[in-house]
Amino acid sequence: MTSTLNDRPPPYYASPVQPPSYASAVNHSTIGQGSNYQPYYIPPPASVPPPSYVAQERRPISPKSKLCGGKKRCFSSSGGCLILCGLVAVAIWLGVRYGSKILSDVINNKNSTYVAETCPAGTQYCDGKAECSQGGDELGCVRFGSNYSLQVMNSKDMKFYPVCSTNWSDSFSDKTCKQLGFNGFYKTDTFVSSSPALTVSPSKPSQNIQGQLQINSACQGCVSLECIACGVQKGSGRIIGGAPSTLGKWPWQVSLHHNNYPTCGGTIVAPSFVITAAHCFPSTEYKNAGSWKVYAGVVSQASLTPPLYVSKIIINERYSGTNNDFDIAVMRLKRPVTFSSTVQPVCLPTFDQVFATGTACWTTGFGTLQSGASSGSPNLMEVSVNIIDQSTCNGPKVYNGVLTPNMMCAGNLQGGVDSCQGDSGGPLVCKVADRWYLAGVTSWGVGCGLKNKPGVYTRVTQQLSWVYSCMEAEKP
Ligand code: 4AZ
Repeated sequence: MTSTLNDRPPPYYASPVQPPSYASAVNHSTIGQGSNYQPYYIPPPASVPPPSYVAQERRPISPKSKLCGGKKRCFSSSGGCLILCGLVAVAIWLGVRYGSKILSDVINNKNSTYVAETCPAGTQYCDGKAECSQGGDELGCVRFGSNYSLQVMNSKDMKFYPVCSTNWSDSFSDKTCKQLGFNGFYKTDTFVSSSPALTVSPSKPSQNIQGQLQINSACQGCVSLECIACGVQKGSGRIIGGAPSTLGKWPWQVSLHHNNYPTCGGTIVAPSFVITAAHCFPSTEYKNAGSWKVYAGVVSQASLTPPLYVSKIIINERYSGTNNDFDIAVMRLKRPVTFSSTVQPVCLPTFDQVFATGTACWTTGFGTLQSGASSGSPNLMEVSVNIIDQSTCNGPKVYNGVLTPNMMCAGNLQGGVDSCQGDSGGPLVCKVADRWYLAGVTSWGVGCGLKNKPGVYTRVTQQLSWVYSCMEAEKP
């Protein structure tokens, strides 16, 4: 966290590892900056390449890819890879010969090999029947629109439709929210709508909600559904602008410790799920769920609560370590966290939510107080950052075309307010109608708080289908 608005406490934790020094490896010529521009990443292992700022060709991805990354197998030994490559070849041949393959991104990416899921010929998405080898054809079938309108994909035309309130009951709300990885539902409502909708048919039992719906053009009212009471600050917020925070003010913030060292931030979105950045897991060692502890309800690294443990780390399979595209990951907790006045979930935005340019949002974290500092802040820091227009941020004076649609900028083009190394994975939250929404995940930037180099955040609205798919695939 960087701010020139307030004095910050001096670095507190002695880092067991050297801070990264990536500057020499980075070609800045494409952004026309001098040698004092130094991109930083957290964690600081040698194996994470800095962004090159040169547009890289991305590997092809199937447009229909809906599978959560965690469903993929990962092998790190070359022997395993050889065997696996053979299996993959056979699987691909079988897939091409006998079925459709929803994930065409069979890749050999350094140490990990991802195996594509195969689906029998004629597989229908979101028809209620999981037919693909890992069930990916039934993930990502539910989404929420403005005012929490529930929308489900219709398998016949692959379009999302609202859900008719006729025949709907709390038990369907419960089923839908549990399907998405929540504990149950929080609130159901109806709103007037005459658009075509799907209606539940009690005589159509199915394991999932999409299997129980059929199209109905004569619907009058539709369902709005909230799976969790979210985005409410329970503590007393008293400090404004680049300053230490107070307990309960950002109750969704967690501190992620790798091998007992504060390494990244994260955000609670459900009792069993934390969202963070993919680049927090740069090597096999970091991908081991057992090496992480999650601290919730904490504003000081000197007074930690009992840790939560991680059962699974799911990294977006489209994450690129080259340009940081798709920099998002989900951690599944071993046990659900208990909410309290200091621990609360943030709201996920709706798929169509827009965080307008100029909106004052907030980012929080235990990251460094200055670019290049050797250790993070002992206290949770907060700073207000404005949403920056995408084309300005991707323009010649700022990031000059390296931003993808999955990234968004927040901060100040004059510099001075920013997230920094160690804040990664933490939240960028914006308040809408008395609730806080997760707009971004702290991802990268050139230095911290520099003029024309604002913080870059993973755009959460672009990743909702992936996030819900992960939560559904790994639901408790
Ligand atoms: C990092 O390395 C990092 N100034 C996070 C945020 C920013 C830069 C670097 C934005 O974790």
